[in-house]
Amino acid sequence: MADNKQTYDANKIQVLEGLEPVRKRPGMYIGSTDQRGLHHCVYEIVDNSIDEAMAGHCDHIIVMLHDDGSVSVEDNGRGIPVDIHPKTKKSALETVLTILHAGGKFGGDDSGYKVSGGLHGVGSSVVNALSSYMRAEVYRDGKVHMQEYVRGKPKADVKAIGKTEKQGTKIQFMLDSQIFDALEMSLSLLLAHFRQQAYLTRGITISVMDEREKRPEEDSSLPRLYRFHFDGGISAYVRHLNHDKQAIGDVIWLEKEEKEGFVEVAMQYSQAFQEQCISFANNIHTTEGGTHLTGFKAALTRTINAYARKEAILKEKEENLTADDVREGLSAIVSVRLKDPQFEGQTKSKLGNAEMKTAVETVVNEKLAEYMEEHPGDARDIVGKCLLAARARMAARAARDAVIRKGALEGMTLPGKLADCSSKDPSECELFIVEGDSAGGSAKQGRNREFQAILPLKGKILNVEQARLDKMLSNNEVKSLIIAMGMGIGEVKDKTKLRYHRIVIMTDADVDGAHIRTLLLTLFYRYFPELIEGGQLYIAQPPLYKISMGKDSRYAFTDKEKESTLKEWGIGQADLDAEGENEEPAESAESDVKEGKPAKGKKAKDGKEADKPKARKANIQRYKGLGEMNPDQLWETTMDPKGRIMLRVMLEDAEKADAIFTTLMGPDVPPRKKFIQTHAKGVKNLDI
Ligand code: 0RA
Repeated sequence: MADNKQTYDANKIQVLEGLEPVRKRPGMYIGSTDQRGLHHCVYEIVDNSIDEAMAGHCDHIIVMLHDDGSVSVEDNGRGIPVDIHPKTKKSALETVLTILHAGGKFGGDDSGYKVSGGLHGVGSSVVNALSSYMRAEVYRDGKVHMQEYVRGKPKADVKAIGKTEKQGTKIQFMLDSQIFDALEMSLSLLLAHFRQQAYLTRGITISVMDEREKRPEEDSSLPRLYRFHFDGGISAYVRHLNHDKQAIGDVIWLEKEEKEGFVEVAMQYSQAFQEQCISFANNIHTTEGGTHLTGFKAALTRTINAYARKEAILKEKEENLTADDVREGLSAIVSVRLKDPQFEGQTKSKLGNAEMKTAVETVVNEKLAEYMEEHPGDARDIVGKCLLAARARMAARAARDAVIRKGALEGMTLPGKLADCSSKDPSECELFIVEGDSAGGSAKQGRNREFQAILPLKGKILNVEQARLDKMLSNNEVKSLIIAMGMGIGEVKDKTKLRYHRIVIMTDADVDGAHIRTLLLTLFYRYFPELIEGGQLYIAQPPLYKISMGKDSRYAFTDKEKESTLKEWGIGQADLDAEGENEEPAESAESDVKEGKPAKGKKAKDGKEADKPKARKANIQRYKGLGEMNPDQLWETTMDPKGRIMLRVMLEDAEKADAIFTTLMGPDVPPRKKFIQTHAKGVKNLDI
């Protein structure tokens, strides 16, 4: 790089910064080069079109996943300008796409709060740098202007390549396999994001088309065309969150421009128990919350207590409702826009601007009080719901005190069925939570006892029917788990006492297994979210099949893998009618197999059928449960850090499990009544 030792002019330095540093240290710009970073790049490009929409110049964005692995994003905005930029002496288009941090500078409109992008506030130039190929088309002044890039470098100047009636910008890019761990896009992740963005930008349409011929397993059952358009904006979002719940009152919607920024809130109560408050700053999902959310919660508690007092629903001698009471069963979206957002926290997804607490608090105090005055019926129902939560809280506290008094968690003796590991260094220790005793047996024998501990849980006992979550805590299986983990729970929780830095849920690949997994995920989500946030909770991935032929044997973790192995080995479907059930060998379809009938009932065990070399037989063993695997197999496929695949649980997964759990529990009042009744012993003044 030529360094001309220019005068120290911040503008020039910024403008002249090329893209080399981006390829050198991609993590600095997009957070990571894994799946998250990959998707982040797509969001980054779409964000620019959303900015154009928010400035009022565009209402449709089309995202396409192409068969060659590239992605294109087209909008019907004004089109990125193509005239020569005075400072760079290059077209504005080239400047925006090849110069670092040019986004804000050349952003065009100064009216609003620029959504300068996700996690790290980078722009399209960063994505260009990380793309093996990019092509920009601008439809402007009746012409199609085009420029192509290779790893961020223009192939040629911008040129007009044709005429058009259209207006807008289309950016197509192929992310670089030299940079990213894998290039496979997840349609479901993209859809979830664009749905969210469409809610946040009322009236915009985001179309998503998946033109990939071969789609990743997880996507292959999803349709290929989507259209997200919500005239209701974040109110529609709240309605969506509550669609399967029994709503209490209408969606309440508030918005106001304050000097610190713009505040918009939509909220609605339901008969559900869990709260779902999702917050955004400049359209970025602040998963760790922040000042805006704090302000919202403070105002909510204050306003509802004030109303309940004024209307004498809350008696003089009664305690105030707590912040938790007033959020039970609440779904809310808090969205703010501000000039200079500061993101903090572990994943840079916590809003830090102190002034936004005041802004949101002021707006919600004023507008929510107003709303409650104008809708006394809804207001009373809401306060009633909060009161019920308060009473349940008191009942639950009494129940928990009773449990603790009995010394359930106090003694802290490790549960008898825990097969602990010998290492006492938590940072290298793993706890496998295994479903059922037989699987537990295999796991105990197969593990590396140095650093792997096994805790078998009886599935039946975790039956959802009786498992109101609060009640689960007094369940012996769950108690064992909490004691084994060693960090306590609730007010006495202390993460530094965690005995294993990796917790692995290992359940069968069947309905019951999924059920138990949902329960455990919900338990962790509600009571140990710090473990999920810290990336310490995992789901083991045992294989579904063992396929053997002659001396070869192979494990398949998905149906797709099974099919491809069979294909590779030349085994046809017709020969596999016994598949799925059993240990019956299926005959190979190849014509060199003419040796009579296959020997029925012979098990494929670790290539031992090699002593019958003449007939090439294929055998598919379907593992219905972990208990069917012998200890060696379980170690080799699922537990050995060298060869295993484990899914790290993300907050979104656990959130989803929580939602499923809530659905299973049903939206009705009876479960709550039952809960209060069973826990209310010894609680005075309980009137339901
Ligand atoms: C700056 C100025 C103008 C448009 C844009 C940026 C623009 C950027 C992107 C990125 C994706 N889509 C976009 N659409 C527009 C317009 C200036 C003018 O025409 O006056």
